[in-house]
Amino acid sequence: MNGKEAAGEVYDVLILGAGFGGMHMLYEMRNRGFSVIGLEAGADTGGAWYWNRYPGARCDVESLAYCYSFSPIIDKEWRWTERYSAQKEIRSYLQWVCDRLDIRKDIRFNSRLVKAHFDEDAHLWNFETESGDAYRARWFVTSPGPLATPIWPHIPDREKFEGQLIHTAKWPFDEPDFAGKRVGVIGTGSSGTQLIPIVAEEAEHLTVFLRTPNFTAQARNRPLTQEDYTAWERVRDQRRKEFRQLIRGAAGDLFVEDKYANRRLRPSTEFTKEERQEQFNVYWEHGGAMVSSIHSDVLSNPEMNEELAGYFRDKIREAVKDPVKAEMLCPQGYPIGTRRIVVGTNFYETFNRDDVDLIDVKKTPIERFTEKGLIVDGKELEFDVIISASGFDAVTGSLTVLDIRGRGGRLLKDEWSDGPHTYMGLGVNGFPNMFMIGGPGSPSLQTNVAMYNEVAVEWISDALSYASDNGYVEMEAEYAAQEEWTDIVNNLLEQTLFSKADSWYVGTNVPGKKRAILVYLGGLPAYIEACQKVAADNYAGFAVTKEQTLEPVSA
Ligand code: NA7
Repeated sequence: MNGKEAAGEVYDVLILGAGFGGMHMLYEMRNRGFSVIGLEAGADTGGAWYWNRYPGARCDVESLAYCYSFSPIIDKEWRWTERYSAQKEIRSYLQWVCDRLDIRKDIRFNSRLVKAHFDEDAHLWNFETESGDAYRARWFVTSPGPLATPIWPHIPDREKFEGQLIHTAKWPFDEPDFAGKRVGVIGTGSSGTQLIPIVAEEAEHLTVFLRTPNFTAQARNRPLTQEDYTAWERVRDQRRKEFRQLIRGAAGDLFVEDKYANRRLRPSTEFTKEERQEQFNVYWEHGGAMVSSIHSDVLSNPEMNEELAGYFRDKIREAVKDPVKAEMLCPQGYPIGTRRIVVGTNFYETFNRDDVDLIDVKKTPIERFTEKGLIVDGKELEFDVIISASGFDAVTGSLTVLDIRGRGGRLLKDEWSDGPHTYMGLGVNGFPNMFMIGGPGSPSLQTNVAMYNEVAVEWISDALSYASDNGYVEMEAEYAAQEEWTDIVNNLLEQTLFSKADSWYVGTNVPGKKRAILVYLGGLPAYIEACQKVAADNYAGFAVTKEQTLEPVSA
C-alpha cells in the first residue's frame, strides 16, 4: 500500500529514518503491538552508512561495540570481519538485519519526508513526502541521523566548475575513477582523513585544502580472528552492561591487556607523568580514539589536556618528514578532545608523497571556483575532480531542514533559532507526540551512538506503551522541564574545555547557526539515570492528555 492509499489510515507510530535507530524502533514498536510505518529517503536501509560511500569510509568505534545488542539472533548469526568496520560491511549488516528481522515490509524506501504537521484537534501528526504521499500517525519518532544534512564550503561560483564535483556524503553510485586525474580535497575531518590516503594512491596528483587540523589517532585496523570472537563471546554480556556505565558508551580497550584496561576512568593526577606516558604509548599502539580519553579529567584539566595534545603533536612530527607540512598539520589553539578525535590510517604518512600538496586555507584562502578549478592566493589551480569533505549541519540540521510544525503551526526551525531547546533530547515543548532519537540535548554523537540509540529506543518505546496503556492521546514536554534540561546541557558546556573550541558540536561550522552545544556532555551513565528517573516518576516533565469523551445527552 502506498502512502496515498494509506492517507485515510492512521498508524500508531510513524518513524522517520531507517538507519540504526529507526530500524530498531520499528522492530520494537511492532513487537509491542503498535501499527507502525517507517519512511526512508534512501533506496535501502543504512542511514549514514547508505549515503557516505566514499572510499575509506569506516566506523571509528570498534565493530563489536558498534552494533545492535538487543537481538540474540543477530549476535548468533552475524560476524564482523574487521576491528573497525568499513562502510560496505555496516551497510550489509543493516540490510541483513532488516531482512532477518522482517523489518523491511514496514518501511517505505525512496520516501523523503518533507512535512510533518500536528493536528491539535485530532491529536495526530499529518505527514507528506517529497513525492506527495500522505500519512497520518498518533506518534512521530524522528531518527534522521545526526549527520544527515551535508553542507558545502562557502566558496563562491561553485556551479561554474566544469570538472567533477563530489560531496563525500553524496558519493556517486558509479564509483569515480581517479587514475591519471588531478584531484583536490577540501576538508580534513573524519571523512577527508579517511579518504585522502586512498585517493592519493589512485590520483595523478592530490591537493589537500586544510583549514583546522584535527588530532588524528592511528586506527590500527586488523581482521578479527576466531580467537577474538571466542574471547569476546565469553565477556560480551558483561561488557555490554559496562558500556552503559561508561561515559562514551564503549570501551575502546576490548583487546587491551588487563593491566592497562581502564574501564573505570581515573583522573590523570592519580598517575605520575611517566605512568601517563606509558599509558598513552599503550593506547597509541593499540589504536583508536581511546588514547584521548583514558583519564577522566582530560576535558576539564587544562594542563593534562595540553600534555596529551603535546603527545599527539610529537607523533605528527615523527610521521611527517617535511617540518613545514608537519607544523601545518599540528593542531594548535584548542584543547584536544573538544573537536572529534579522528581515527585514521596512513593519513599523516600520505603527506610524505611527492604527488601530494597541502595548502593551509587560513593562510591562503580559496577565493572562488572557476571552470577549471579554484583560485587560491590569486592563482588558478586546475583540477579534474574536487571532493568536498566539508561535513554536515549536525544534529539539529537533520530536523530543521524539514517543515515540522507543532501547536499553533509553530515551526521547529524557528523554535531553535537561538539554539536547540529540548527535554532530555527526547521531546520539545509545543510539539506533542514527537520523540527524537539523536535529538539535540541527548548524548548521541558524544558517545558510541549505536549504544546510545538503544537507550533512546527503549525509553521512547516504554513511554509510548505507558501512554497507550493509560489511554493518553497526547504527551508533550512541559516548558519548564525543557528549559531546566536545556540549562543543564548549556552549563555542561561551560564546565568543560568544550567551550574553548569551534566545531560542529557547537554549530560553528554552519554560517549563521547560533553557537550552542548540540550534545549532552554529561556522559551516557548520567543520561541513562536521568531518563530512568523521569520514567519511574510517571514521565515527570511530560504533560499528558486523555481523549475527551462526550457525556451522553439525556432526552
Ligand atoms: P567535519 O568533521 O565537519 O569536517 C569538515 C571539514 O571540512 C573540516 O576540516 C572543515 O574545516 C572543512 N571545511 C569546511 N568548509 C571549508 C572551507 N570552506 N575551506 C576549507 N575547509 C573547509 O565533517 P566530516 O564529514 O569529516 O565528519 C563528520 C563526522 O562524521 C565526524 O566527526 C565523525 O563523527 C563522523 P574546519 O574544521 O571547519 O575549519
